[in-house]
Amino acid sequence: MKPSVILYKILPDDLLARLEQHFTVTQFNRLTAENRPAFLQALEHAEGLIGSGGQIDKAVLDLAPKLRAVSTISVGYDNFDVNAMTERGIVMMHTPTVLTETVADTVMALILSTARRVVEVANWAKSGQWKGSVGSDLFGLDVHHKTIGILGMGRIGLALAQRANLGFNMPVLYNDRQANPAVESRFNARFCDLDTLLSESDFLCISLPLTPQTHHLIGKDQLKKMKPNAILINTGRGPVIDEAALIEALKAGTIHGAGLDVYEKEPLAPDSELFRLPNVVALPHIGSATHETRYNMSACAVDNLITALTGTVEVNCVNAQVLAK
Ligand code: 8YV
Repeated sequence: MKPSVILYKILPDDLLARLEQHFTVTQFNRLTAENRPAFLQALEHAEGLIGSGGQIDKAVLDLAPKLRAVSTISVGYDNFDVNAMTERGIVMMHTPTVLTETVADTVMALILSTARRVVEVANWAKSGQWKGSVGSDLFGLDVHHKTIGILGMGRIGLALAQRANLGFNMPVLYNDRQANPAVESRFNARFCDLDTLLSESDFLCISLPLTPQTHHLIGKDQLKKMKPNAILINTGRGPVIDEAALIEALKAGTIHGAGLDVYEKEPLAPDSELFRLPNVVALPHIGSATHETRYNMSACAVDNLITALTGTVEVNCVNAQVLAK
C-alpha cells in the first residue's frame, strides 16, 4: 500500500508521475475555500503534503494524525506552523537553493523598471502620445554607481550584491543579524546598522523572510529616514513593510518610488492605491516565476518528499536538526 500524500499545486506531468510512483496522490490545483472541505477530509489519511501557499497551522495539523512530512514548493515557509510540526515529529522541507538567481534577477528588474519608469513610459508610448523626443517629465533616475542597500544578506542578497556591484558598479551596503566578510571583500560591500542603510541607500532592497522580528520592520519612522530620491524594493514578504505607511510615504514624496513583488495581503486588491501610484511598479509575486526555476523548485520538493517518506536522509529540511535529537 503506497503512502497517501496530498498535492495542492499543479505539477508538470513527469514530476506528477514521479510522485505517483511512490505515493497515492490526492490532487488539488491549489487550496481554496471551495475545496477546503475535501482537503481537510483527505488529511485524515495523508502521510505527506506537497504544494505552496495556504495556511498549514495547528488546526490543519490536528486533522492529519498520520502526517510525517511537508514539502513546500517555495523557499519561504512563514505560512507553516513549523513549531507545531516539530512538536509532532513532522519533517518540514523547502526549496532554498534553486530559486536564488531568478529572484535576484527579479530584484534587478524591479530596480531598473522603477528607476527608469519602464512600465509607465512604455504605456505612454503605446497610447500614441509619442510625438517626438521624450520630455524631461518622463525621465527616470540612473541606477549605475548608485548605492544599493540590501536588507537581509542571505543567498538572494548575495546574488543581488554580485549583480549590483559587478554588473552596475553599485557600492553595496547591507544589514543582517551579522556581518559576512566574504561579501565585503568580493563585492565592495559594507555592513551597517539599519538606520545607516535607510539613510544612505539609493535603492533599499528587502530580502528578508517574514518572522515575528521582521513583521512591519519598515514602517513610517523607517521610511522617514530614507532619502527623498530613494526607491524601496521588496521581493521578500509583504508584511515586512507597513503597507499603509508605505502608501502614505509614496504619496507624500517621502521616498521616490517602490518596486514591489509581495504585499501584506495577496492577491493585492485591484483597487489598491499601489496599482494607481505612478511611482510604483507592482508585480504579482513572480519573484521565482520562470519556467526553468518553477520546474526545478517542484522537482526539488518532489524529491524532498520522496526522501522524507521513503528514505532516511532529510534534504533541504527546515527542522531536521531538531527532529534528529
Ligand atoms: C513563490 C516564494 O511563493 O519561494 C518563495 O518563498 O515566495 C515564491 O517563490 C513560490 O515559488 C510559489 O510556489
